[in-house]
Amino acid sequence: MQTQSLKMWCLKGFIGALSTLSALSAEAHVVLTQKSAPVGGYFRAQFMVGHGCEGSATVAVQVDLPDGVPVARPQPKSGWTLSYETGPLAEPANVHGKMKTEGIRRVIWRGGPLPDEQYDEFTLLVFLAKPGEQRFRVLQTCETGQNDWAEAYSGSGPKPTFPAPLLTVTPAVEAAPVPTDDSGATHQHHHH
Ligand SMILES: [Cu+2]
Repeated sequence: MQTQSLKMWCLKGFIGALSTLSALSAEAHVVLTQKSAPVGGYFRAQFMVGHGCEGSATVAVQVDLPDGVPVARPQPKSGWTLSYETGPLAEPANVHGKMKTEGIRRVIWRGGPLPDEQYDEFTLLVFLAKPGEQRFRVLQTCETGQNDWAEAYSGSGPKPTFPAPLLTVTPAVEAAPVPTDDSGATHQHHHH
């Protein structure tokens, strides 16, 4: 009963966003503004909070880092207090040649309030260690109620009410062939 009313409300919000921003493919919900990025580098993960909780203003946004994301550097935000929790990684990760075994696993911005009819963005610089789908659970807390954006959704089948923001991490592009000529620029640089 409650799930159904939330679903209806989200659908209305989504249709409203479509009619006012028809030129942009904007979504309500909490979503990543860029949904894919290559493995083995840093990525600016920006979470857009499109609405509150059934009309209530947002007062906290918590992002949990998935296993394939061993490094997160949260961006401070004026009007919001930043806090984070560190912990062990599920498995050691190679970050530009250094093995990391722990890191920031959860980031929380508290503040606002961000009124239901407004939107805002919350940003983390993250390192992408693994190709594949990475889901960021986002817990949105409002003056009244919470939205737990934690449900798995890969883009097909019935859409859950609270899908977790999904990032598709693409495989590494194959490196250009290394010149075999001894007088190659990289070799010269090494010797002089
Ligand atoms: Cu929504």
